[in-house]
Amino acid sequence: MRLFVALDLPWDLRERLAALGGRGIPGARWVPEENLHLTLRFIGEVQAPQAEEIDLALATLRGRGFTLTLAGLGTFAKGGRDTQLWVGAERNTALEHLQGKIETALQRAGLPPERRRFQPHVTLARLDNAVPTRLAQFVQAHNLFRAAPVAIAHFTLFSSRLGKEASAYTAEVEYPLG
Ligand code: 2AM
Repeated sequence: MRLFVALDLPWDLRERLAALGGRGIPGARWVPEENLHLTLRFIGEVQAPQAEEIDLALATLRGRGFTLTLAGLGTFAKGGRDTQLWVGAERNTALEHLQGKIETALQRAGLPPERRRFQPHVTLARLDNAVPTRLAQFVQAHNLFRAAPVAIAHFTLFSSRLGKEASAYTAEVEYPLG
């Protein structure tokens, strides 16, 4: 199964994020509201015994709840082309701390270390040949976006099935934060 660890977001926050999208950038594939999340660690394809190890490691992790504020827009690019539009998070040491604990737990469960720097974001759209001027206009127009702070009281192990239009995510296990 293909796994990742993420924060699922409260419904009203997802609605607010989804309301940003829809129009305005030709070539953008907006992430459906039910799929919006903040990835803490991508795991990828694992076999059932390792999935059990992962669950065990995450279940024994002791993390604290915190407040998360999503704010600001940005893009990721690959090969000189923008590939993703995202909303960021305000600097949050509790979030970074939790992410670090998850990384440690997953390495203990036998996964190789994640080499990429943690850049908290919620992907809003994947971009297939988005018109650069329209994308830039959109980012500029919404740059001051700031959502109401939300309380985070758990994190989630998701499985994902790749689909043609959008992936289908299933929350496999929720781990409470104290
Ligand atoms: P993204 O939103 O920046 O694309 C499920 O695919 C989640 O895992 C997505 O939120 C995705 O982040 C993240 N992810 C991180 N690395 C990935 C990879 N190599 N392949 C697919 N998804 C990845």
